[in-house]
Amino acid sequence: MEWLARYEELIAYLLGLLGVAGGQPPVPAPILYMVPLVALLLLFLSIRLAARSWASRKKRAVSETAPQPAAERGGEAAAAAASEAGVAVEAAPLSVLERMRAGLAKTRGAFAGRLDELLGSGRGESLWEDLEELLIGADIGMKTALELRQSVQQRCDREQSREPALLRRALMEEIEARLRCCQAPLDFGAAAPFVLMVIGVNGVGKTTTIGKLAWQLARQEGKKVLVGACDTFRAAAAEQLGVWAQRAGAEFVGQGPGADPAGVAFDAVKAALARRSDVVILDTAGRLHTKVNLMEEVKKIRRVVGREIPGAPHETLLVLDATLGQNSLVQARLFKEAVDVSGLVLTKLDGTARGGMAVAVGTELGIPVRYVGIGEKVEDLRPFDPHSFAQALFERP
Ligand SMILES: Nc1nc2c(ncn2[C@@H]2O[C@H](COP(=O)(O)OP(=O)(O)OP(=O)(O)O)[C@@H](O)[C@H]2O)c(=O)[nH]1
Ligand SMILES: [Mg+2]
Repeated sequence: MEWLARYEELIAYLLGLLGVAGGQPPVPAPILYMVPLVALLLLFLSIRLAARSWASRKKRAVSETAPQPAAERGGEAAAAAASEAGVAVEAAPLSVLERMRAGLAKTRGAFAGRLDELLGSGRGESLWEDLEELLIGADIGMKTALELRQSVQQRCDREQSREPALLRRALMEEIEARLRCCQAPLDFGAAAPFVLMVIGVNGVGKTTTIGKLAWQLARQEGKKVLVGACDTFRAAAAEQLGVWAQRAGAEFVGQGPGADPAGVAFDAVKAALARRSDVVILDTAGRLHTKVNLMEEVKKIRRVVGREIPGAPHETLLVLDATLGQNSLVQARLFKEAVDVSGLVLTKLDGTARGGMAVAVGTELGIPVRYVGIGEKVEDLRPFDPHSFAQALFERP
């Protein structure tokens, strides 16, 4: 065959170039068959190599432009989630104590500064009266101020010393001991759904507290949260709660302005049961549009909720504005008389020098302080921790 003779001549020529044979046919048959096989093999290998290098180049390009996977992002993920929620988050998160210190800066300025002055002046007999006055000035409350003064005085007498360091330490320990009496964190696992009702006069920070709490429970603890807008007084109230719910990733139940608050509460607990929510938080009005007394309205909501879920509300949280000082104590007494308040939240501690009132509300009312609000950011609602609170009150900058 013509093409076979030509093929043999070509192979013979190539072999001749390589110096393997004389460059003329005949070429042994095995070599004739092996040459195309080797050529095919080389072609296959070079295609594979080219394909591999193209794939790795593409992968590099993708990894340079794509965002990091969530698992590798660590702390950034929380910041991203927060900024997505439209909530400001600081670049370097502060520790609990640092935030508490920053939140209580005004109180500490007024309290610790004056205490240093008092201890530095080396006063004689008037020392104890001055100390009591200072404590009253810090809104610790008359009764608690007197008790604190007596305990510290007894301790100093026992140790026969009035050293400023001893006095400071004794005072800090006595305050912490009193704060400890009213510490009891909420256990949201105690019921399912856990129904929490938030009450308080207008403007104290109920809705903001609910927003922060819903954010922490849903985003940080992965709980299924539902909020009910039982404040039907202002049209904007439900809207405000709706925005917080969206930020928090919580479900929202509400009706139009002027609707019956107890009706909204009924809808909220029904929805929570149907959707298997972990926590239901009910916002209430601080003021009413009807002639119904605020306390009566709160009682009605409690009754309705309790009919649907025995034992609910599992927590009735009274929100108090720390900037109102002793007035908050008066409010708290009125609420306590009318409804079964089971916990307190002290808000706006960051905006006042009256942080000492935490000591007064806790000890004088005998109701645990569950949370403190030390700013407007979501992370500024803190479970109440007597140690860091007392430390933040006394620590020098
Ligand atoms: N600085 C500071 N501001 C706070 C804190 N908590 C709440 N606020 C502010 O207090 C104002 C009132 O808060 P709301 O949550 O609307 O109060 P509310 O009790 O729901 O008020 P009504 O719905 O009118 O009864 C808002 O401007 C909040 O941002 C806090 O811990 N620190
Ligand atoms: Mg509100």
